[in-house]
Parts: sequence; structure tokens; C-alpha cells
Amino acid sequence: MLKQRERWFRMARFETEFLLSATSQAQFPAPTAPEFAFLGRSNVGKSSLINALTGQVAARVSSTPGRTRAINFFAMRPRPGVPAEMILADLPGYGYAKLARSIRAEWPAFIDPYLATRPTLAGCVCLVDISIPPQASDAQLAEYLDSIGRARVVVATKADRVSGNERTKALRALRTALGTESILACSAKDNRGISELWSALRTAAAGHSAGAPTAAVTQAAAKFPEQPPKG
Ligand SMILES: Nc1nc2c(ncn2[C@@H]2O[C@H](COP(=O)(O)OP(=O)(O)OP(=O)(O)O)[C@@H](O)[C@H]2O)c(=O)[nH]1
Ligand SMILES: [Mg+2]
Repeated sequence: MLKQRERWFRMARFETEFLLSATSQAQFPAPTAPEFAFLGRSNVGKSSLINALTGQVAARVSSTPGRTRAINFFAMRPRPGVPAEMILADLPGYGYAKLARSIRAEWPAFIDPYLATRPTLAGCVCLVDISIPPQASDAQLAEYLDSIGRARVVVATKADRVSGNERTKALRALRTALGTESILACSAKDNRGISELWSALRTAAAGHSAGAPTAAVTQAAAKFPEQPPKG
């Protein structure tokens, strides 16, 4: 219990500043600190996960899925007044328009250029719901990010909703569907996996600043707990 509280305080010492909500490329904040994009189907828990990471209600949790059509940027500073150590970007959800043939046809036009060209984008955090079967749209996103050479980590949200046994099964199915060995089970409700994700992002941000842009986030994710044994 104490350990969990200590961890929370260590994270909470970071100051979260809401920078802006962009609905076009011209509005993106200046590319400064290493940035992480939070991507996933509408209602998967992107904003809730950002709130769990920041330890405060920074991102709006939606009551109506598919509402957020903007990218919301949050700067994370170790102390007030110092430059941001990283920026978290809350992206619009996909999978809302049931008839859309591709997730890219569904999302606003400025998302593709953001993912393809944002110079400070250190990695994509792809969220999938652990309590439902693997979705084709999530595999489509993984494929797209691989095609443009963006490093991605997969986080399975809502882990509080499944038992230990179900979790193991779900993670196995997700690993196969998404072609990813490292998947971190998280919950914004009981904070499972949050401090692990936070340390992975900090490690990746440091690696990105040190000039190892794509490797950093993948290497950090390889240290996620509950991974299958190698070999
Ligand atoms: N049980 C449980 N519910 C969660 C968790 N994370 C999010 N939720 C719920 O899922 C719903 C959607 O959460 P959001 O964080 O708004 O999801 P989002 O991905 O930001 O949604 P959009 O912005 O519409 O794309 C809310 O009712 C949350 O309370 C979790 O870890 N566990
Ligand atoms: Mg949201």
C-alpha cells in the first residue's frame, strides 16, 4: 500500500499543463519535448489513462463517444517553471463511424500529417480494450503506424474488468492480433500498470532526447511486466 502511495507521489510531483486543443496542423504547439500520442477506438479510455498518468483530471472523459475531434496537448514538467520533460497528446478516437472502411478515412484530415511528420513524436501509445475481442480497426492502426515507421506500444485498458485468467487469455489473443509481444495491462480505475507505463514513457523520452528516437519506446515497452517468457 505504502509502495503504491510512494509511486503515486513520485508521479504526482510532475506538473501537468493543458497546452491547447488543435483542430488543424497550424495550431499544433511548437515541437519541443518528446511527445507521446495516445491512440485508440472511441471510448477505449485514452483520456482516462492520461488522467491516471497525470494524477489529476486533465483530459476530459467523454460521456458521448466520438466527440473529441481535436488533439489535446498536455505538457508534463518535473517542477513548475521548468521546460516540459514530455508532452502527452490525446488524439480523437476511431471506430465510431461503424461504416467507415478505414480508420484513416474516419479521422480528421490533420491526424495523418501529425503522425507522419511531427518531428518530436517519440512514440504512439495504442490503447485496446482488454474486455472485448481484438478489433480489426486496432490491427489496422498498428499496420499503419508500422508502415510510416512510428514506434508503438500497446496498452490494454480496463484491466479491472477481467479476472486473472481472462486477462492472460485476452493478452494472448491481442498479442497475436496486433503482432506485438509487449502489451501492458492497465486500469484507470485501480491504477494497475500506470506506474509501469509512466516509467516506460520517461525512459523513452530520455532515449528520444539522447537521439534514439524509435528504439527508445519499444525498448521501454519490452520491460513491461507479464510478458511471455523468451525462447
Ligand atoms: N472499468 C474501467 N472503465 C474505464 C477505464 N478507463 C476508462 N473507462 C471508462 O470508459 C469510458 C470512456 O473513457 P474515456 O477516457 O473518455 O475514453 P476515450 O478513449 O478518451 O474516448 P473518446 O475521447 O470518445 O475517444 C468512461 O466511461 C470511463 O469511465 C478503466 O480502466 N476501467
Ligand atoms: Mg477522450
